[in-house]
Amino acid sequence: MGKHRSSISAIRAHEILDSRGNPTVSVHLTLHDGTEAWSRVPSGASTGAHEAVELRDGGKPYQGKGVQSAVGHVNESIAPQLIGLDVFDLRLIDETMMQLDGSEQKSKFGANAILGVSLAALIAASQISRQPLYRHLGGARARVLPVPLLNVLNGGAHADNNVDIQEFMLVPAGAGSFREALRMATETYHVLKGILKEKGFRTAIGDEGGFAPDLESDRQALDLLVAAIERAGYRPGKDIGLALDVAANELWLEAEGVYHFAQAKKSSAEMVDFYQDLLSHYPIVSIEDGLAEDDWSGWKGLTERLGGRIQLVGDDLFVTNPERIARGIQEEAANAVLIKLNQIGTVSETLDAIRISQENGWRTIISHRSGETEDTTISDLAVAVNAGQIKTGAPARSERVAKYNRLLLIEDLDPGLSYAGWEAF
Ligand code: 2PG
Ligand code: MG
Repeated sequence: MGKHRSSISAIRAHEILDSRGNPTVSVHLTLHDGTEAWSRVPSGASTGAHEAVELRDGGKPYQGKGVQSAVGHVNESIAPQLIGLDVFDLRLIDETMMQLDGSEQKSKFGANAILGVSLAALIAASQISRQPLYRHLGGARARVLPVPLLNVLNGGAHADNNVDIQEFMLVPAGAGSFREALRMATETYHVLKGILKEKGFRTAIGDEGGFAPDLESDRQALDLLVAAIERAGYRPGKDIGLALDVAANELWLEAEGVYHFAQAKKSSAEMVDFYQDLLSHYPIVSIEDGLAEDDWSGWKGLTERLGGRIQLVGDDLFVTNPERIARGIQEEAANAVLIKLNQIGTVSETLDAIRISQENGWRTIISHRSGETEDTTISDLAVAVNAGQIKTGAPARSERVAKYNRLLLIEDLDPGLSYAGWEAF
């Protein structure tokens, strides 16, 4: 505790809006030398049951989605305990908040309250160290720009069509730089729009900037993507691969123990057959949440069959929780982890989740949420930890593009970094 330059002199939370027009937490933090930092917390829609709790007020304002209670917890319970702590000791800050909260899933204060403070402290530390956030966090080890996974076509709970899979992503890993990767994927996105128009489909975009046309099937979505890649002048699977987020939790029918597709019901084993069949027809390099969050035996079977060929990513399965990731590693239930700060609720635990994954040779993908803000911390995080991959929506909607723009800037300003490319897979 003290009053040196980098110690916290004030913390104040505010209720602001996210990209969907829902309230979210923002924390303004001031250091003794006058440095100010500002965080903004994202919010998911297809959330996992094991995620840390996002506290919402209920009641009439904002249809129950207000975050005044989380804001109040920061201002009244958290802030007084953190004044005087040094922002360079982020772990102490995070652990102090976790102890004060005292619950298993951060349900007392809300993970949105706790993460708001944790992120503001991280940003303040990078500002006072006069380094870009990625360099402050990663030091000399930060050397790789991530491959972007751009969600350009949507189905599942996010769209009103017969497409079961939630996200279809372009993976421009064959590019020579991040800038080139973003250009290739963006050109393909525009070509895709043209193809959809030609065929008479809607081109309205969803929460993450991807199109949500009324397609007949998952295969039709994949055919359209391959056509768009080719028409844009790129080689499917070489220049640009495809990635899926099935978000299979949304398809899982607990009562019947099956996955419910628009045109069929599938067991875990049939899901794996389905993926294997897709792999033989399309240049798919990554499947996220191919099975539900508690279907551990299914995940093991999936990894046994396909883990040698493609990346199998746990999102709702692991919820950025080091303990669940450790179990996954031990049971060989996947080979990659999606990383979302607000699933676990502190920066320190997020870094733990990344470390345990990487130490065991698993790949990591830093991810946005479907509800976002203009904040770009995840771009810096991806570079800091050499994640190799980032998923942050289509090249549309400013809250998505802001993350890509931040990476363009980092690449231009820091010639010491190189593009991850196919090595990240
Ligand atoms: C996902 C995310 C982001 P949400 O499922 O991976 O695309 O969606 O933030 O709604 O959980
Ligand atoms: Mg997901």
